[in-house]
Amino acid sequence: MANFFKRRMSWVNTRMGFFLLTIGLFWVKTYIAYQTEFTLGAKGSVQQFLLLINPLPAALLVFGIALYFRGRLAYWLMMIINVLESTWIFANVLYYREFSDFLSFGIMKGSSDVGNNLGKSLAQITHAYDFFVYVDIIVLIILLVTHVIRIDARPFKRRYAFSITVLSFGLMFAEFGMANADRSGLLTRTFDNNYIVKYLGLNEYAAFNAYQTQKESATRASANASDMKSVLKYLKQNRVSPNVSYYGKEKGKNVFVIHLESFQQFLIDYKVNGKEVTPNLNKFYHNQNTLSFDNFYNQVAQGKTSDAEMMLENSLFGLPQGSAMTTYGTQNTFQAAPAILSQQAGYTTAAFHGDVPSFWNRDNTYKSWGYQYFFSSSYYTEKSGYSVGYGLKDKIFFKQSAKYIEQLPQPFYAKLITLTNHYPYELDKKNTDFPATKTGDKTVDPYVQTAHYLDQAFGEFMTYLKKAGLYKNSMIVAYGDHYGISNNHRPAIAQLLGKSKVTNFDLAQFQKVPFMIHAAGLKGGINHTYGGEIDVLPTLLDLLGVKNTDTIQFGQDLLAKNRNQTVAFRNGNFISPTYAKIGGTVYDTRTGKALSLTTAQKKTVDKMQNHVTTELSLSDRVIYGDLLRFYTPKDFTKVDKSSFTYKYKPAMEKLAEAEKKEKTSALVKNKGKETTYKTDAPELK
Ligand code: GP9
Ligand code: MN
Repeated sequence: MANFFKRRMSWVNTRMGFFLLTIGLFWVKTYIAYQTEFTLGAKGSVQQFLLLINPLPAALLVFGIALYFRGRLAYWLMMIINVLESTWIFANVLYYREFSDFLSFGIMKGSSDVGNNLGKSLAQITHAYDFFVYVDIIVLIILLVTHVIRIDARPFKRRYAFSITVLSFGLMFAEFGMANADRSGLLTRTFDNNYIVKYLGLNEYAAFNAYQTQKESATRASANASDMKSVLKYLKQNRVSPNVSYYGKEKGKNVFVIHLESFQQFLIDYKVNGKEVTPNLNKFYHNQNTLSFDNFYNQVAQGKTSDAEMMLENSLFGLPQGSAMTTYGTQNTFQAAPAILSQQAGYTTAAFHGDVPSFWNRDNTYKSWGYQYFFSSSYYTEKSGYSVGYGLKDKIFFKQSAKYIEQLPQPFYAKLITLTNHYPYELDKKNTDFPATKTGDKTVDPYVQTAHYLDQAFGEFMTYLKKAGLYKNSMIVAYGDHYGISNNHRPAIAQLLGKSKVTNFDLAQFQKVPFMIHAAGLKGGINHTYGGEIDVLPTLLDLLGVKNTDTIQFGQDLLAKNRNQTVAFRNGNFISPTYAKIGGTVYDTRTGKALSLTTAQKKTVDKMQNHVTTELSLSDRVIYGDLLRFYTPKDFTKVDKSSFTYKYKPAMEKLAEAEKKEKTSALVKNKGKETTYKTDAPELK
């Protein structure tokens, strides 16, 4: 028997045999870690397949380095590589347990080391079984030392080593091709570290993260305090004084920012078969205490939702490529709405979202922005049928958010990010009680159905706010983050708009999203000023009477009288009440007709273009160079990220403590009685 075993196992006594054994074991343990320690959310056969095979190509490449070396050295190199690789898994397992995210080099080399950032001590979060990642190494060493496996000292042909390297690259390309076919823009748009690990693997993630960190630190290193001067000079010239009839009118009220996913302005008052798609939002839009803007544009690029969030809460533009939140959110200094409001006006600040916290790097970015609480997937009860697409269905999301909202000491700033009205607009039958449009475009037609669902969820939430006593003392802001129907659907868009065909100008107008501010006693109405997401922060701060004369903001208060109404799109195009420049063409905004310009007109348009180019590039310089680290407004203290934790238990303890101390939460005001939340969500019946 022993002999039989020896014969069968003799292949491990060759260099190649030992190499394959090492890799095989490493592959298995990585996959076990994927399945047991991380929530990567692999759905469908392509993603499952990629998850299964993705440890292999990188392992062949990295472990394969040892094959270029002679004799014993090759064996020990394989062991050393194995220790390093396993430690990378080990460290990520621990980090993930605390943060639901993967380690990044930026965090590791950041001023506060990883240990300091952990809510609990390392010893507390380490389990004995975590050391399992080293078991194969120990076993291999024992087998080598006891000569059960013999070292093959024969020279190994370079050619073979090289073939392994070539093979590993080949496999990596194939893997990347498959991944990108399943999720386009995986590395250019950089949504979520979980995605990169799920599709490409832990090693590829490390390489990509190292590249990103390097790029980011290079631009950071080349920037200096004097770069801030040109920004300040520009902002000084562009600052407008607030409108006195609105300034400070909503002082001290709670703020709700309701992020209506992929919601476009055309949906307001839109009807299908004579039925309003969004009756609740329409009512809200036309309410006499709602300020509604009908020339408000989304200004996002690849970062989509994250770009909208960046603009709304920082008045800084998203980047021309990728997402500023993922690339710069962790390391950069920000002076964002939550930090300003909590420091200057004593607000409790909280974000709510029914997706995993790592998406768009929210878990790190929100700390940089000063969010005290971030209620994400782990705070919500999840049962089968509760989620669709990225996460919780809106009705369930709003309902479950209510119990946390009630506990927030007032005044609070609460941002709720909805999800269900997201491409590909899928929703189960029992939630669909609205007719689809009939353009024949499968992507476009269900859009009104999920928008209708979002509207119902919004309506239920408003009813709840009234019941809980929060409607009257809150300023409720609702906005659409970006288009839901992309420009690739021209014929369908034409049908929706009742036109025979759409021009580029029409498509630019199609980028309008709703922006509404409601508050009891607020002088409402439809405001026709031209503006966009970049203008939200100064508008809200002025309404709340929070000083923002020395903050770095590229937008202007939408209610200010002498504001610049040229709205920049992220690609350098723009629209204003007079001219719109789309591609190389200038249009008359009032008629939508393409113009051939007179000299005088050209001068005006050039001036507008210059304004747009300047503001975009200066905003980019602030983010690329992390310029806010060189400038702190008066009455503002730099945000200390390590003072926040979004882990369920410690965060809830902190909230309970704050509530006890301040006694201002809705729950306390309602004598500890939870307000019943009414929803017709079929899942909750
Ligand atoms: C995911 C959600 C969607 O958490 O915010 O982001 P988007 O795809 O719209 O940018
Ligand atoms: Mn979005």
